[in-house]
Amino acid sequence: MCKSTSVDLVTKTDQKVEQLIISSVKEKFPTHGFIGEESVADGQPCILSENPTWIIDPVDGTTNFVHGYPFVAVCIGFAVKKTLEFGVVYSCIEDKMYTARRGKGAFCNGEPLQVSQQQEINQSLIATEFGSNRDPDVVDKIFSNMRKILCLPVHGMRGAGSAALNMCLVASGSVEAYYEIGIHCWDVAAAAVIVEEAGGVLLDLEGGPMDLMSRRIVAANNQPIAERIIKEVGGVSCCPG
Ligand code: LIP
Repeated sequence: MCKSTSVDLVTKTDQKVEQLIISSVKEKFPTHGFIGEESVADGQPCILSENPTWIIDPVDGTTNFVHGYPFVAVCIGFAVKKTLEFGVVYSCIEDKMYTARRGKGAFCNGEPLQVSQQQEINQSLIATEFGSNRDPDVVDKIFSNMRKILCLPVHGMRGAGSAALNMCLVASGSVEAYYEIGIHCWDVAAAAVIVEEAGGVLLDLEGGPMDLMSRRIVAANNQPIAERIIKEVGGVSCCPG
C-alpha cells in the first residue's frame, strides 16, 4: 500500500504495531498524547504540545521491510513539554535494542554507546537517504548534496534505509554523521535521545538546534562535523517529503 507517493509504503504490520503500542501505553497513561506515523496518515493531527507525548514509528524502514532488506526498527520516543526524555529503537532483524534516557546514557543491548571521536570530515563516513519523493528536481537536489559531501572528500557515504538506524549508527560510532531533508518527527524522535546521550549533537540543516517538527536533521559525532555538513547542504528551504 502507498501513502504520499507510489514509493512511500505502508503495510498492515505498520498499522497493527502502532495500534498495539498505542493501546497498551494508553491503558497505563490515559491522559498522555500520541503522534504515530500511521495515525497521522489516517488524519490524526501531528502537533507536539506541552503534554507528555509518545512519538511512534511502528516500522521505520518500511521499504526495507517490504523487500526483506534486513534493517527495520520499531521506534518509541517520549517528550514532556516538547523536550525528548527517552527513546527506544529496536532493530528487529539484528535483535539490537537501543535505549537512552536523558542524563542516563545510551545503550545497545545494555552495552554503553559512544560516538566516534573523529574530528576530520575527510576521514568520516556519512549516512543519508534518498527519501520518497521522486520529483526529478528534488532528486537532482539530493544527488547534488550527496556529490558535495562525497567530494569533500569523505571516506564514503551509506544509508541503512531507516533514519532511526542511521542515527543509532552515529551513536555507536560506526558513522560520523547522518543528514536528511524530508524526515518526520517519528523517524528521529527516539533516536535523537540516543545520539545525544552517546555524546553526539543534533542540529537543524539550516543551522541552530534540531527542531523535531522541521523535517530536516543533521545528527553528528561533534559540532564541527555537523557544521561542515550544514555548510555544504544547508540553507534548504524546500522539504522533499
Ligand atoms: C523512512 C525513513 C527513511 C527515509 C524515508 C522515510 P518509514 O521512514 O526511515 O530513512 O529516507 O523518507 O521517512 O516511512 O520507513 O517509517
